[in-house]
Amino acid sequence: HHDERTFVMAKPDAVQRGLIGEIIQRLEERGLKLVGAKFMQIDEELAHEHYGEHEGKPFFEGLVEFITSGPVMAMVWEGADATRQVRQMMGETDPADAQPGTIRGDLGLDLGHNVIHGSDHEDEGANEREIDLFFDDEELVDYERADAVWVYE
Ligand code: YYY
Ligand code: MG
Repeated sequence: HHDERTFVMAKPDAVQRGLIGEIIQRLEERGLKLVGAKFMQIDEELAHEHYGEHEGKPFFEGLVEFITSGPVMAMVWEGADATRQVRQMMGETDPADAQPGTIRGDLGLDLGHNVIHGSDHEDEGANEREIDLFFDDEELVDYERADAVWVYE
């Protein structure tokens, strides 16, 4: 059960601020395995699909505008309890509430520009849904990390 996959994205603010490497490094060093990555621009349609649960909320239009405003780094990471672990590493949605040591708590200040997206672990199947939305099966790679025997007991 080390093979749970979760969808992660460095948002446009992270790309513009040169934080792609920092985000990848944190996930990589934790022991999570990168199995897919795509540097891309999200269009209006994909933004509406990805954030469909928030349609109608007061921040929705601003959120779509932001997420389509520049390139993002879309990724799939794999590991034990990956979805929940990534959410813990991200910290609270509002960086102002996120603990130091978390990605948002260390790298962000403002709710609208909170650096990273990760699938919601409380939303059953959100990880698979989002992976399918951004990646074709053949874009995800099967391999073993050489240190897996040291990361997992
Ligand atoms: O999953 P997560 O990104 O932590 O938060 P969501 O509640 O799913 O909201 C998605 C996205 O919308 C959030 O990362 C920032 C933005 N947002 C906002 O701008 N204002 C809000 N009041 C709530 C969320
Ligand atoms: Mg969410």
